[in-house]
Amino acid sequence: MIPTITAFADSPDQGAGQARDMRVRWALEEVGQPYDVRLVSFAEMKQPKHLALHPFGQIPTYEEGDLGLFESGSIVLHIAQQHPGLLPEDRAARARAITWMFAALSTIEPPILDREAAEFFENDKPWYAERMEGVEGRIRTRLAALAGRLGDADWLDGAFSAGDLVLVGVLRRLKGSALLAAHPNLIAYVARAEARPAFRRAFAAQLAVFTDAHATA
Ligand code: GTB
Repeated sequence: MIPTITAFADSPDQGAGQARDMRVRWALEEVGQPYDVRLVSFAEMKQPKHLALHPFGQIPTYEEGDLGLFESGSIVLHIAQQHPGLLPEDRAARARAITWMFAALSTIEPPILDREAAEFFENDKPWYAERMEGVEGRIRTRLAALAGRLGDADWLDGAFSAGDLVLVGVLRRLKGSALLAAHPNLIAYVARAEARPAFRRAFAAQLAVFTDAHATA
């Protein structure tokens, strides 16, 4: 059965692969599962039809027959559990890969999201500089620990896994920042992941949404 995912009809990042459908597309490409995409506008995401699928009115969603999912991490985990390629067969290694998915989403991503929210919504506040100092300090702490753990390995724990996929999706949000540049091994890790054919196909597909929409506009 071909699953259907949702993505922004007009992504604010102009197809730079920052919207979270990118993680889902990438996972589907890694396991060789074809998929359909339903593009939604910001207004459509808040309509009852979409809210029935995603209680918070966001993308991405995933539909496969009777199953409807939201949350990119859960969707990637579902894909990884349905197909070989993204989770090790070994029970302990599989649990560790899933642990890295959770670490990416619940330990590393939150301060990165705080930084984006501060930049976007609080940059005119008198306490902005102080807030950013605190937020960036928390990101630095996480990245230093992560860089130390990765060392000169190619991937987090043996072969490339869903843990790497989700973590790279998170780290890409810091692309071009001094925070990430301070760790050459993390820069190389992200570049290695982005060089994977599956990543390239997923990136090209989401970029095409933007270029196609603006070519015909
Ligand atoms: N925890 C959820 C998940 O992982 O799936 C978060 C989902 C989420 O934040 N979705 C965003 C959304 O639908 C798109 S990805 N926003 C619309 C809304 O809330 O009304 C976040 C995002 C959006 C845009 C950029 N960008 O332009 O760079 C980057 C990331």
